[in-house]
This record gives sequence, C-alpha cells and structure tokens, in this order.
Amino acid sequence: MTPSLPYVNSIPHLGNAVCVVSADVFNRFLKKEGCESRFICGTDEHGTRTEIEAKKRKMDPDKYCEQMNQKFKDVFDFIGVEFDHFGRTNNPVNHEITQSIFKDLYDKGYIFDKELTLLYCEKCKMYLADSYVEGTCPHCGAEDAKGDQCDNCSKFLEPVELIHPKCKICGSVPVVKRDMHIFLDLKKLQPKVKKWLLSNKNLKDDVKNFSLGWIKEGLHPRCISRNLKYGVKVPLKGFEDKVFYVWFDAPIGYFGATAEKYKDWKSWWQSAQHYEFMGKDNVPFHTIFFPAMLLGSNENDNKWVLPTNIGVNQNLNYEGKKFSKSHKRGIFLDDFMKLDIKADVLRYYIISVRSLHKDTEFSWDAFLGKNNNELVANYGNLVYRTLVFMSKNFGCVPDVAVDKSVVDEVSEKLSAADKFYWDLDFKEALKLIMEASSIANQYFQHSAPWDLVKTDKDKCSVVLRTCSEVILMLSKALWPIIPSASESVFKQLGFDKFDFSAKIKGGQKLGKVKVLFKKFDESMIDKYRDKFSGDLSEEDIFNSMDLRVAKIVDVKVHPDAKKLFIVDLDVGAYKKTIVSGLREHFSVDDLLGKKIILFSNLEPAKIRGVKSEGMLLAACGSGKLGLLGSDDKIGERVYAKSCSTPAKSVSYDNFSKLEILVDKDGNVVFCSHILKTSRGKIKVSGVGKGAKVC
Ligand code: B3M
Ligand code: ZN
Repeated sequence: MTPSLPYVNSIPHLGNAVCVVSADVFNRFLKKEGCESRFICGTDEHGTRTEIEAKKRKMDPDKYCEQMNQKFKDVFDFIGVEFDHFGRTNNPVNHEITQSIFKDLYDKGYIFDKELTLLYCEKCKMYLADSYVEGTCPHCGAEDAKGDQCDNCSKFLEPVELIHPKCKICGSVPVVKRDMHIFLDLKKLQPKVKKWLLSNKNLKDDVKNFSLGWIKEGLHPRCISRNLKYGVKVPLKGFEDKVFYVWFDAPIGYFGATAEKYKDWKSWWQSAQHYEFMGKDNVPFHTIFFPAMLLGSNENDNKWVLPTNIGVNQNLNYEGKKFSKSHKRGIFLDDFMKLDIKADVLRYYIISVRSLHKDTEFSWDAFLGKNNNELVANYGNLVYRTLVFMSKNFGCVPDVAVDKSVVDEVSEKLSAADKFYWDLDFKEALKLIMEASSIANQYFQHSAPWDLVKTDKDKCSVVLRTCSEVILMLSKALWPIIPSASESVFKQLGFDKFDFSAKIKGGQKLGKVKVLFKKFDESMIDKYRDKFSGDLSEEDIFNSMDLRVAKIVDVKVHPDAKKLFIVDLDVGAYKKTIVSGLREHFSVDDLLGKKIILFSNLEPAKIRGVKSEGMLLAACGSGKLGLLGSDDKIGERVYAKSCSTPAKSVSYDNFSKLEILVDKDGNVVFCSHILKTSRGKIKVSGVGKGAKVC
C-alpha cells in the first residue's frame, strides 16, 4: 500500500494530504478485514528543486532532505496517519534498486541513447528541465505547462516542445544546446503495458480508459537522464555525469522505502497485492511509465507485481482558489497542527469531499457544517446521549437482548459501506455509515428512553443495549476515517482498547463518558478564514475599500496636537469623525463645507486620544497636497472599474500598498481605471501628474 511520495520541498497542504489520508483509511480498513498489509511512504527527494532549496539554506541537499523528511513524519503523525515506514528516495538501497532495474531494462534493449536538443538558461547557468521551464502547451494551449508535463491536459512533454519557453527561476528565454541522453523505449514496451491494462480488472473505468487513450495515440520514448548532481547516478559509460529523471527513481522509491525497514522487501513486492493512492496528475506515471519499467525488468527474471488498483482523487482547492504557500493562501499541514481542531475532523472532511470524478474544494463553511451537523449532531450525539443516559440510569450496558430489526438495518448499511471501502470509494462508504448512525439516532429519539425509564424499564434496557451495540458497530466502521474518536468510544464503552473482535457483554461497566466533538462557532471559523485567505492583490484591496462622497460639517483643532484637525463629516446615512493631518496645508475655512472623498472603512484608530473613523483622500506630489472631491450627492460610492461589496474594514498597511495616481488631465487613476461615482469623475486640484493618493 502506497500513497504517492510527496516532494520533499514543501510541507503538504490539505489538497496534497488527500491521497495520504486515503491510503491510511484503506490500510486501516484492511486491518479491520484481517489482512496483513504494509503501509509505505516517503519523501521524493531528487530533482533541481531540492538542489536550489538546499543551496538557499546553505545546506547539503541530503541533510536538508533529512530535516524535511522529519517534518513530514511529524505532520502526518499529527493527522493520525500510521505508516509502517516513511522512508526517503535518497537512501543507498533505493539508488541500488534503481540502478539494477535500469540495468534490467538496458540488458533487454529498452534503453537507447540519442543526442537531444535541450533548453539552457545562460543567466542561471543550468539546463532547464521539468518544473524549471514553463511555456505554452503544444497540445492544449495552456500557458503554464511545465517542461515534463502539462497540468491542464496531463500530457507528457519535453522542454523543447514548449511554445515560448521561459526559465522558471529568472524568466529569461533559454537558449538551445545539444547533449547526449538516455531514453526509455516506451514505444517498444507499449504492447506489454496495454496487455496489463486490459487484464487489470480492478482499475476504475475512467482510469483505465484514460490510460488506454494514451496507448491508442502511441507511446513515445521518454528521456530518463538529467544534467544534475543530486540524484541517482546513471550507471552507464559516457553518462557518469548524469542522474536519473526524478520520475524514474521515485516510484522505485516504494521498493527502496520498504527495503529500509524490511529484509524481505523483494519477495513482498514480488508477491503481495499493491494498492496505490494519488492525485489525478500522477496517474499516467503509475499506469504507463512505472508499469512499463517493471514489465521490462520482469523480462530479466523478476516478478514485480504491478498495481492491483489505484485510488485516484481529483484536486482539492481552497475556497475556490488554488493553495499557494507563496501567497499564504490555504491551510498547510504544519499550520493545521497549530489550530484548535482535532485531526479526526479534518480526516472526516477530507474523506467526505474526496471525489473520484471532479475537483472539489475546502471551504470553511462546509467544514463547519460537516463538524456541527454530522460529527456533533449525528454520531457524536448518538454516542453521548446513549452513554450519558445509560451511565446515569444503569451504570452499565444492560444484560438484555437487542432489538434485532434495528441492528439488522444498521448491519445492512455497514456491509454496503464495506463494499465501497473495497472499491476505494470512501466517500460513499462514509455516507452509508452516517446513514446508519442516523437510523440509531432516530430509534433513540422515537423510543424516548427518558419516558420508558419511568414506565417500562425493561424496554428501556433493550433500547440502550441496542444503541450500545450499534455504537460499537459504527465505531469499528468509522475507525479507518476517525481513529481517535473511535478509540475513545471504545474506552467509554468500557473496553481497555480498540479491537475489531470486541463484543459487548451484558452488564459491562462503562468508562468515563466524554464529548467526542465540539461545535465550531462562526467567530472561530471567521477568524481562521481570515488568517488563511492569503495576500490580497492590489485589486482585491481596492475593491474591499468603501469610498464615499462626504461633506465636511465641522473642523476643530486637536487639543493635544498642533498639526492635527478633528473633522466631522456628513456621509448621508451616517456621520463620522476623523483626525486628519491637513493643518499644514489648509485652514479651517478652506475645508468647511467642502465635499471630499472619505475612505470610510479604514480600520479605526485612536490618534492622540481621539478616535478616528476613516481618512480623507488626498494626492501629494512635489510637496503639494490636493484633496480629492466630487460634485455628486453626499454618501455616493466611489469606485474604479466597478462597484463591489466592501469589507468590514481595511488596514492602513494594505491601503498603503496601492498605487492611486493623478494623470495628466487631473483624473485619479487606479489600475488604468479613473475613479468615479455613478454620475461623474473624481476631481483633484493643486497637484500635477504623478501625484500619489496617500
Ligand atoms: N512526488 C509528485 C507529487 O508529489 C511526485 C509523486 C511521486 S510518486 C512515486 O505529486
Ligand atoms: Zn534562468
């Protein structure tokens, strides 16, 4: 069992975590089914990116990877992922296995060399390969295709195929150079891959058809060497200065990581079934490239087992946008560790939105909904109300028979859920388990044990025994998804520890009853949404500002600051007071009665003891200051391109990032749009072209 090996260079975000959590869920499910499994993962460490990141930190690449590898272990551990081993692709045994599989392929004639046209950045002094060169995809026209694959159409690419290539580091246009490289002859291996794909009965139709579609178009030989230092050396005369393409040694890393821990790694990989979990972009590497390598190597008397099935998830986005570390947008697992949210809630959410067919997203509102309406109100509520009531009135699980019809109904749902688990469709499995939980909740509600305890204690015992039985069944079924909560329920039911074979005994003493999940309140969710929304673009900031035509109705001198005025404004529907530093440039009479532009949702601040609730917009240039003004009605909105809903407040820091300038005709311009109200342009006088609104 393997999730794809995450690149070592950035801590996974929630979207990257989907395939790892999915694999953990399936691994736990296999344990429930009594299967022996090995759950292996590790960091994918080679490639240009690692060299650059290590250099930035003045570290040896291997040391840097070792450090990052530990961080990955920590974050995965935090979200309850229990690997049997989490290794590294840069370990000696992986180098060895990679070179030996390469030799198998070489011996059987699946490797050839060829002079290649490459892209070279003269400024960065390096060959541009893989993610270091970007350009337009020749197949689909997407503008940000990488040198080895287009994220939009998933097609494999060679850097020279890119239209308008650019160096990803410095943006310059690379030059073309020629060099000898080695190729894996996928064309020659194609019939074998096709045969395997057709014979695999487990792969989902869309995965299989997608891959067969590639075969139909015809596979092309793929360059598997790179001009880099950090990587697995190519063991071939004349190529000693080259290393393997990261996608050549990375999947072999599944074997390498296993070998780090288990002596019998080879016989395991040559006999056990192999389940793989990954995001959609990684599919062709696992249905074509890696199988081709293994099939070629098998001709040399190996018996590598090819993937039994592949669990594919589509992308998970963040609140409608892409996750971005550089823009501080979205939750990364290291951030998540610092929040007051249980890992089980995140696991539950990931599985409940994990889609095999379409992109989905993490949204804070949906996250709150899943927690409050499903975990708290359904499963959590069932457990808590049953156990609290039972503990108060009976002190143990009553020694009576269960209500068979309810248990049967729940069993039926749970068996159906198991089928979905086997089919790697965990979202559907979870849906059925939660339906089973609803059945029990309704049963509890309709039976009204709080009345029965007074009128018919025997019947009340049956209800509670039945609910306890169902809680045990649900907790076993949910353990793969929310392990900590399930284990806690076991303790609450009076068991020492979690055990799939556990059975309730009549009279069994209960443990300490605890709340499993807490309700999230809106304010916490608002806080987190704000925290992870990322840097705003200038346009976002401008659009979130509330600019209004306002009239100055009173001007007083600040009692404690000679340079400041206290200005009262009429904004139509409301009045505002601001503290302003205009005194150096204007007299009270200059200002009184004037219509100006108020930045009305600027974060309020106390200035020398007086609260200021906004700011007048003025442009300054060449030592002069001009107030922005308008003839329009008091209270009218001022905007640039179009009017949008303003934010609650905008910080001065954000405002100061904006470039709002006066043009040669005296217009005020933001992002080439003139500031205006619905009836006319905003004016400014006394300053010239280039004066900046501040
Ligand atoms: N590291 C790509 C990724 O993290 C790559 C997977 C390797 S699996 C052998 O998405
Ligand atoms: Zn460059």
